[in-house]
Amino acid sequence: MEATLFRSSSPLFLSNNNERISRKNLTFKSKNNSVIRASANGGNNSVVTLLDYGAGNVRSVRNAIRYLGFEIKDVQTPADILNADRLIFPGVGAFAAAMDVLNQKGMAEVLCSYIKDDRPFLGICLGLQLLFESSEENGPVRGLGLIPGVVGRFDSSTGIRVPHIGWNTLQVKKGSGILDDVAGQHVYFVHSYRAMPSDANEDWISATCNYGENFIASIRKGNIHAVQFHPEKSGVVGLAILERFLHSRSSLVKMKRESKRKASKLAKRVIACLDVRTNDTGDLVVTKGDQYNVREHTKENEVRNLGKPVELAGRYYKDGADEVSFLNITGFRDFPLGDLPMLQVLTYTSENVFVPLTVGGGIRDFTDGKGRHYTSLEVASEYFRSGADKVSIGSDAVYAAEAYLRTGVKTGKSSLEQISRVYGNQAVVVSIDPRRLYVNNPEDVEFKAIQVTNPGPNGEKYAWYQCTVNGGREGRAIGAYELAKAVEELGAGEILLNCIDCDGQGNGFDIDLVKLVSDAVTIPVIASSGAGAVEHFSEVFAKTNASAALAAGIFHRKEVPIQSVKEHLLIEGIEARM
Ligand code: 1PR
Repeated sequence: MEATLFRSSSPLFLSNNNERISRKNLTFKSKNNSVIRASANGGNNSVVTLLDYGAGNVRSVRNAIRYLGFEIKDVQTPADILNADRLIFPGVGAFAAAMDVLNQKGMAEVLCSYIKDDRPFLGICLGLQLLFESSEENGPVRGLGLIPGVVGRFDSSTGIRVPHIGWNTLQVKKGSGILDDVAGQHVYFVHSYRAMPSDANEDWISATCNYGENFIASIRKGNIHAVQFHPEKSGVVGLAILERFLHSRSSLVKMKRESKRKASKLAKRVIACLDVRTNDTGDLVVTKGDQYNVREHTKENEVRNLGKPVELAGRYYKDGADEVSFLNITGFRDFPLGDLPMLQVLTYTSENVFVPLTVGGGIRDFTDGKGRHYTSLEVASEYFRSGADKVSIGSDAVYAAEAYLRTGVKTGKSSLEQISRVYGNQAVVVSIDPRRLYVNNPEDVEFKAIQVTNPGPNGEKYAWYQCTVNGGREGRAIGAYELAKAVEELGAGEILLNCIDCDGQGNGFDIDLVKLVSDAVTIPVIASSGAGAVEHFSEVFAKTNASAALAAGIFHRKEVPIQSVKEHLLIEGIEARM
């Protein structure tokens, strides 16, 4: 794609009152009151060499490095690797594609000698996997061969959800260096493949993580470090890890521990969602509907305005949100790449928010007024370049699933398939907007109907969940159950499961629906719509297999702080990241 419509190169960000301020010497208070000072800490030692081979989005890593006050020098030629004082390799995309680029650019060999010479190195995610002998991802594919072992896929037949997405904990070995005080803290993982510990690679392992089995979460030998998780998306804990690597000896980031609690397993995620659209005066605002109606019940009938997107996202990060989602709710009719403010929102947010960001709305093929055609992959790429970690597809996923169920053929051309092929399944969320339709007899409909906890208005005992498109405006001939199964096959890595009936009502999640869908697929499911109290979160996690729960209204209106939700989950014995 030749056109990048918006790219921020300026070290500026929008403050809460939209005033532009310099980022130098900015003090940013995290949720647990630790203070990170982002200052150009100068000297000759403030440059980090980044190996970005152009196969995906490494904007988050760039943002985190810059946030910590360092400058980035990009590797252009193999010689730049050899000249590096410290090298960060944030591997992205698929294993085979990454190895191809490294080999074609003559970088594989140079990278091996840099590492063999024990020069400061930090690999992230695929940047860890590539150090091993080979990977089963679309393979076998040969890796750099520095560490004995084969990278294989998590086995979902054992009951775990794949990809492994979320905040998990490490079993840290002694002398792990940059991870020294990270044991008992949650860090953010998102991957389907992993390297396994063995006698042959034991001396490399600095931490393991348990997800159905113990896999290698980090390696360390001398100055060589690599982590399977994403420090750049792991909040204050992750920034501290990065900073320890960058400073080699001492850490400027002190993680203040207020709680003695030790995390032990994958946490259930609490996600803050911002429905964003342009209001009638042309400002991009966070809005919130009741059953998808976002207009006030006044004479003016204006779009409900609950705040500014960048400001609210920053607040939720500080409050402990495990992820932040932006849904461009009019994306179905407005072309998102024409919507520069939305891309700017992502850019500015990602400079200061170090947890995963998802963006949805309008991801589909599009031809603009001048006849220029954009593929859905180009739209998604622009979102990724602007700072998104995941994209969420609504209407277009419904059309793709319908076509797939009709023909039984995977064309490879749907937005879902194209984006997941390039960026990986874990980067593609499908947002489902179902509406509950009651029936007396499950045989009355061709879609999966279930017995519901609360009967319908005429005493109906059953319901099916009809998928909609265009922000709930049009019902389609496909159920949420059928859609979820189809999009999993087409490459979705996660499902965001809304419910139009419950949206904005504050009466709790639709447990019947969440159970139906989360039992139907092996990818993670995010329960959404209806949260009104902390008990609704524990209920959905206790009664269903949801991996995350999302809320909007109660957070925007400050009715329930995110921390209270987490504290409540812990009291109820449900793992949460604090
Ligand atoms: O179809 O690919 O362009 O994507 C459009 C996206 O915009 C979809 O993800 C769709 O869910 C969303 N959307 C479209 N119209 C609306 C609307 O509200 N009028 N918002 C809308 C959907 C639902 C939730 C909400 C939860 C939690 N919002 O995400 O945040 O229901 O709310 P609550 O905690 O207040 O109950 P495309």
